[in-house]
Amino acid sequence: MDAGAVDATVDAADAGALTALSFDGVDDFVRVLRKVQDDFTLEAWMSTVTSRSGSNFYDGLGVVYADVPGSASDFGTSIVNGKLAFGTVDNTILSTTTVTSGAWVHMAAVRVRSTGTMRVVIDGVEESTTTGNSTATLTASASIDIGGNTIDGRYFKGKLDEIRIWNVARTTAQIAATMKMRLTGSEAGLVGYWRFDDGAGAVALDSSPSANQGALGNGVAASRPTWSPSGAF
Ligand SMILES: [Ca+2]
Ligand SMILES: [Ca+2]
Repeated sequence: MDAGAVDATVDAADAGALTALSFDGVDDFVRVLRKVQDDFTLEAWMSTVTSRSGSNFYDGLGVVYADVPGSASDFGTSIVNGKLAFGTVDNTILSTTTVTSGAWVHMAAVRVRSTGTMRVVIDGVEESTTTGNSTATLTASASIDIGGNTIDGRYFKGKLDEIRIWNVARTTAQIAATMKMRLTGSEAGLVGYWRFDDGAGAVALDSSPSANQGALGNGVAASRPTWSPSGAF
């Protein structure tokens, strides 16, 4: 393979995830409207070395987060004790893998309302699952915050990219099959898709049919994450 071919290979790989958003761990977040409440799948690529101690998802540094104060019909994902936490109402499950090595990690959290099922999938492998938890429709929060538990001031520090929200419970095989590729945006069940490829400005475009644009910092300049090269895939 000559030098040109090597360059082409590198360029093709780089083109996958383009830019990400870098969150300062102080007050940065992105706000979108919540479009899921029953069955759903949350996906994100993340790179972080920062965690917070605790045992519940609401103790952690928010990743894709739709919690409200007190016990309510809400949900969220966060970084707790170096693990990826997923919670619905006040139930929490954790990844087995430590996700705070600084390497890019893909996380998915899946919820099935009828059976109260929750699953955590890391890098395409199911690591934790439970059933019989809340079967509520999770409508307590009108919005989803990416990169922060803004209620308790617990913010993700590091990079996030390729946030995907589906209104269906994806299988682990489906998650693994698409996690390292760009989606078209028109996949069945995809109701939110923030590639973070905008590269500038205070808005993260939603590439799904929902047109649910993300507001960097929700109007507060100091709370805007910064555009940064991605290494997700
Ligand atoms: Ca990206
Ligand atoms: Ca800030």
